[in-house]
Amino acid sequence: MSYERKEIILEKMIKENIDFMIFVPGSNLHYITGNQFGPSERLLLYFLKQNGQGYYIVPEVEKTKLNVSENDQVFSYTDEDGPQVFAGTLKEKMNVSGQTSVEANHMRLFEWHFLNRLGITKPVNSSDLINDIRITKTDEEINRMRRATQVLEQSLQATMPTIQVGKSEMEIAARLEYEMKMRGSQGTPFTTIVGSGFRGALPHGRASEKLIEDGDLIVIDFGSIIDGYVGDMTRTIGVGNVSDEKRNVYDIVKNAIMQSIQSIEIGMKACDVDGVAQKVISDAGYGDYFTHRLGHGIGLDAHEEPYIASSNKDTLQPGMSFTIEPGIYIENQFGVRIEDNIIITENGIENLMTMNHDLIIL
Ligand SMILES: [Mn+2]
Repeated sequence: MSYERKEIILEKMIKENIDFMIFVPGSNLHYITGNQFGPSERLLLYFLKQNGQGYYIVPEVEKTKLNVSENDQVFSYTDEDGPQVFAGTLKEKMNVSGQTSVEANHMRLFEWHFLNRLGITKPVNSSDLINDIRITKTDEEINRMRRATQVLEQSLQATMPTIQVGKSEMEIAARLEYEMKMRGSQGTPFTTIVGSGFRGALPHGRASEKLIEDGDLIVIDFGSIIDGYVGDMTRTIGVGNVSDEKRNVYDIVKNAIMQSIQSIEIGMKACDVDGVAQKVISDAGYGDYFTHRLGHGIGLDAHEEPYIASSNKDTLQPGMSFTIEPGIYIENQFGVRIEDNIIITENGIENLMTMNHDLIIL
């Protein structure tokens, strides 16, 4: 898979006249080479030349887990020596002459300083070029996300019987993460959110020691990773005597997610999908309480292109994958958010979630 991706990147490099593309640890390196590294304090860089030749500079401790192709050369350094021992050799071997590009949205200053030592001083940003390729998912990528959403749904179902008055948000988050891991999730792509009662009004309120109380709505937003690919789900669940006001707000959010998903068509602008949810919520009188964009792309990253936002005029095309997640947040009182994962297909759309949007009251 990554071999084909490298070919696509090399073609783009020729077209855009880029001699070297330089990758830092993260999802782009994973996408192009299959190598999964997170940013650490030890320098790790991959240099891909337009002719297909690649150069890795890696810490000795990471060398064994590195997958290399026959066109790649590896320079590994010990903690004692540091990467600078290779600066001269790399500069000579790579012979950088033309335009270089870097992941300007991800690169850190010490990585940049190392590039300076190789004589690289005026690179362009390769983020758009790579995003344009990554935004269209292959069937294999979609399958991984499909499995990731299955893990989410099964884990929520397994956790639900344990949610009750007196349990803490932390306990619910711990149970969810345990259930996901037991089903093969590699980890959580973001900190699990369990926001009950007034804490549900914090859109990114990670689980706290707060105990679940009678009448609470609980916003549960959690993610799984299967073979590198992310699933991202939110459900709002009620406990005990849920007030009419909360039920009413829940129904508005439910209408917003259902109508915005139903509206999606190939070729539609992302901002127009956002607009459908905005209108449902505004017409119901809660426009000021829907404080974020409607959704974001998902893939190797939990947040990537395409953003389903009022500012994004790009059109939705087959192979794109993203969340739809309207919410209403009433400060110091409660919040509601519901989130599904959507794929645009040749025939329309596929909702990776099978759970419906009805309010569950435990
Ligand atoms: Mn999300």
